[in-house]
Amino acid sequence: MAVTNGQLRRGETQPPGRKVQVEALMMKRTLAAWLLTVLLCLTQGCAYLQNRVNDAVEVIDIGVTVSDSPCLSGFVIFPPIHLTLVGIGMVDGWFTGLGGGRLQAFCPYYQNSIGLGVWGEETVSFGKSAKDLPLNNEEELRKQATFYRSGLFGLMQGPLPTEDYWISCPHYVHIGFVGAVFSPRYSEIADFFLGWLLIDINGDDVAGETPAVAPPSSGAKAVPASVALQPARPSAVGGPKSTRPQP
Ligand SMILES: [Ca+2]
Repeated sequence: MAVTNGQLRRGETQPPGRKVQVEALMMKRTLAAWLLTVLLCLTQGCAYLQNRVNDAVEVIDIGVTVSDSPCLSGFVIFPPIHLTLVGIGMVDGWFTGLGGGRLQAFCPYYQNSIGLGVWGEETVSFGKSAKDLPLNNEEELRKQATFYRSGLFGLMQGPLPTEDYWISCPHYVHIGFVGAVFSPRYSEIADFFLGWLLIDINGDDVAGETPAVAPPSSGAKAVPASVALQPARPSAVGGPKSTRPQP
């Protein structure tokens, strides 16, 4: 069975010896990847894997919405950087799925959006309903939910999308009592993959184990930085906004 320039012709099968070599190479690479992961875990502490899990659940908002009164939403922001958006939406109900960086089951949900092509704004909260949000105070609303303007003129007006949504493609649909959310968050997807290499482009990783800070004095014990910081990684939406860990 002929092999030309290392490539098989159509209908030909790989020689058994070469197949074994390829499988062995793949196993070596897989093993190397696992060893690298274990090494990073040992050197970075549990925070490394926890950050990877946290990054993973932020890559998309996806789930179903329900409301006890009729609502309507049909809204989309076009990727990659929110230059155009169309639609309108007003939903005050509940959400089940992956949203705001966490798994949610029937959590309060609020969405209020308008998109006029080159201008629009969006408010969305996974965790709070309309009655719990300061809808007339943009500054407070931005703290307690996701609120930003999009479209060419919306971006000029601000406020801008935060880093967890600045490259994303939100889709919302809700007709009557049921709907759906599908919002890939591309900046978070990049953050997830780069995170395995300890590159944190969204600045949302929590601190890991680090050497003790200042040398002990007067017999006092040094406090590990990871303990002193008490790092927390709040949800990107529907809860306190992200705070970057201090080095
Ligand atoms: Ca990250």
